[in-house]
Amino acid sequence: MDQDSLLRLLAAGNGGYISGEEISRSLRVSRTAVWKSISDLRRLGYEIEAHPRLGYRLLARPDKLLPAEVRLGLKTARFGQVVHHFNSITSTNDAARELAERGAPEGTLVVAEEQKSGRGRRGRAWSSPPGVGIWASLVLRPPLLPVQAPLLTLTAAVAGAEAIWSVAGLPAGIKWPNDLLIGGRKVAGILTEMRAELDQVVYVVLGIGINVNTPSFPTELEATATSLYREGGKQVSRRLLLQAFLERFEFWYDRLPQEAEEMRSRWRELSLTLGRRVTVISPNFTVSGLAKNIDREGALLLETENGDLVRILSGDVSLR
Ligand code: BT5
Repeated sequence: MDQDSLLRLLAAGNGGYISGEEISRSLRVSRTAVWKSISDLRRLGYEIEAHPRLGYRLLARPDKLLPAEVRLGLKTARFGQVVHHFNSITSTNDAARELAERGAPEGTLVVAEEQKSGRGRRGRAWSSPPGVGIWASLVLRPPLLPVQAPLLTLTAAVAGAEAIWSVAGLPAGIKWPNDLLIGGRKVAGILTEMRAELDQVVYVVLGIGINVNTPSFPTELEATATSLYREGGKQVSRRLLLQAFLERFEFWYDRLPQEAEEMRSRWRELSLTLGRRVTVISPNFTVSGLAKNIDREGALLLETENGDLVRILSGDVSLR
C-alpha cells in the first residue's frame, strides 16, 4: 500500500482522528493492510495513536528526512520524487554516483542524517554531524556540454540561497563558486561531480551540505562556519528547507541552458563576490583582482591590477 497517501491522510487530520474505515475506503485497501502500514510508519518513528472506536491519530512525526517526509507536500516533478535515505553513510555523493551508474533517473535524491566522510572539493572534509544538517545529493542528467557543467553549481547556489531566505528568513549570499555565507561565515557548500564524454555530460552528482540546526562547530571551523540556528536563534525545519531547495533548483534547472541568463542575473543579485577585490587560490596559480562578472559558462572574470581580464574556472576565493 502507498505509504505516502496514508501519511497524507493522517497529516491532513491535523491531530484529529481518522477512522480505519475511512482510510481503507479512500485508499481502496483492506483494514488489515491499513493496520500493517500503520505499524510500518510506527517502526520508522511516527507516533500514531490507535483508538478502538475513533480510529487513528498522528501525534508526532520523526525529525528525519525520510522519503515520505521529503515527498509530503513537495511541489516538484522530478527532484526528490525518488529518495534514498540513510541514517549514516560515508558520503551521499558516493551513494548517488553508484545509483547514477546503475541508471537512476534524474532527480533521484540521496539524503543522510549523518556522513562519516563527507567531502568538500579536492578531498577536503565536510563536517556532517547527525540530525542537524541537510546532507544531500541529486542525480542529474543535464542537457549540457561538459564545459557548461559549472552552471549547475551556480544554479544550486541560487536555489540554496533562495530556500534559506524563504524558509529561515536569513540573508544568505553566494561566494563564487560554491559557498553560501551569512554574515561572512559559511552556512552551506556545494560539491558538483560529473561523468562526461568529450562532448556530452553522462551524469552529474550535485551534493549540497547546509548547516541547519548545528549548535556548535569543531574548533577548526568555529571562526568560519555558521548555521541557520546560530544566525536566527531558532530551529529551522530541515524538511521544509530541503523541499524549498528542491523546488527552486528544479525551477532554475529546467531553464538551462536556453534561459541560463535569467539564472545568472539572479545569481548576480545574490552574489557576495562581484564588485569586490578578491584573491583566488587554486592548485596551479594565485591571482588577485576585481571580480567583474561571471560569463556564460559560469567562470569568474577578474580584472587584475594591470587591467587584464582573467577567466577563472575554479579555485578558492578570499574576499578582502
Ligand atoms: C564544499 O567544499 O563546500 C562542498 C561541501 C559539500 C558537502 C555536501 S554534503 C552532501 C554531499 N556529500 C558529500 O560528501 N559532500 C556533499 P569546499 O569549498 O572545498 O569547502 C570545504 C571546506 O569547508 C573545508 O576544508 C572546511 O574548511 C570547511 N567546512 C567543512 N565542513 C564545514 C561545515 N559543515 N560548515 C562550514 N564549513 C565547513
